[in-house]
Amino acid sequence: MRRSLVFSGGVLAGCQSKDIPVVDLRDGGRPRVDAGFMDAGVTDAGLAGAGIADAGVATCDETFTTSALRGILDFDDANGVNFHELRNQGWDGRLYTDLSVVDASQTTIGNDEFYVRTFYPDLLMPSGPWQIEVSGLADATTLDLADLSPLAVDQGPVFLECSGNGSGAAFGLMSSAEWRGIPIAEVLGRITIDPAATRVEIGGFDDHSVPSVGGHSTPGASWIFTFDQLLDAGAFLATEMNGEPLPPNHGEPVRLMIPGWYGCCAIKWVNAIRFVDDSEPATSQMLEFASRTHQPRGAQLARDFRPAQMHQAAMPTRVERHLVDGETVYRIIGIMWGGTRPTDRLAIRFDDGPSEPVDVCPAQTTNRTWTIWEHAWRPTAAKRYRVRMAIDDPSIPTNRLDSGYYEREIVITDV
Ligand SMILES: Nc1nc2c(c(=O)[nH]1)N[C@H]1C(S)=C(S)[C@@H](COP(=O)(O)O)O[C@H]1N2
Ligand SMILES: [Mo]
Repeated sequence: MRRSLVFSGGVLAGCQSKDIPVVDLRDGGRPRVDAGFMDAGVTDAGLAGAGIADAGVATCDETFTTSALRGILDFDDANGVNFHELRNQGWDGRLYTDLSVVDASQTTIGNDEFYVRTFYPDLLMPSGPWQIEVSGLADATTLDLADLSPLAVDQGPVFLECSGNGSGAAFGLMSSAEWRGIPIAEVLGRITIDPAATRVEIGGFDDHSVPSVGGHSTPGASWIFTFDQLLDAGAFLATEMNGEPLPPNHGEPVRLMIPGWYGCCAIKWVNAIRFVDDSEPATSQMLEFASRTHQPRGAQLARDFRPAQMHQAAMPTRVERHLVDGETVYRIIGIMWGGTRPTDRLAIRFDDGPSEPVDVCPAQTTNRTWTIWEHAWRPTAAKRYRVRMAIDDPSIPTNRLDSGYYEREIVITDV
């Protein structure tokens, strides 16, 4: 899979058109130019002029309109992470997304690079067309996916983050894709639901021959929602990802997607819908992910659970070293995601220094996928820095961000 990393000016609405050098680092992998960048004889001129058609990281910051890229730095947490390796087995199956290559024109990650949490179950061998069993407080029935599929519509880009995402692999358990799927309202509309039902459990195949190492992940994949939670979020049963049928590791042939909710609710290989009432205990999946989705301590019943929505968050994903009129300036590029309404109150802080406003350009317009931001930084000392983001608006909940969860460290050697 080829990756391109290109920047050129003026591709973004709301930004001034700029005439800046075009740099192409497409190499089929992770662009790493860091220290050996110049030594390897790779010059800016040598990178340019490859006939680039696709747009890239556009700059809204005057600083970088005519600057020369001198290197790309790794965050400490990205050291040694192989972003192209499918590792472990079964529930422990992982693929981490390399967010450092995401460019500003990119609202999605390709299917081969979209993060994976749990591989296609080796015990899942469908013997015929896919079906979804309906049970509980409803007329028992079986839904054929073939009957539902014609109801699928484009859902646009939707972002997904594993609630267990962390610094162990450069926060690579988050991605975004274009989805197509069947609105959950259409699915529920085909079922005769008992008036006593207040909630619905959506479950998927979850049996693997190889147990999770250390019992880290428990069997059973289902989550219980109120009807309003699913409808308000615009939940859908996804059948396509980036214009292709769902890949096996992403839930082939059908998975749940709930825009704005953590990945643990996005059940893959959906095969069961069960209607329950308010006395229903939380599922094993809900209990497993209770703390990671910030649930109240001791939550035991489904009704004790809050919506597992991602609060507004932000993180730097890439640091470039530029030369601007002989001066070294670092260009920090990052993403912001989660939340329920757009904001432009992003701020960045280095170590315990003052909080500096970040110009989000173009402005955030949707919470369904990430927004790219950038910031020009002129560190004064060569040393290790902690980089932390904040949202300077007390009316926007940012619990996870404010806990320091997405703080990253970078070593600066040139100032
Ligand atoms: N059946 C099933 N669905 C599942 C899981 C699972 O283990 N089994 N993992 C969940 C978790 S924790 C996440 S983060 C997302 C990951 O989706 P992806 O692998 O397509 O990125 O799938 C969810 N759906
Ligand atoms: Mo997850």
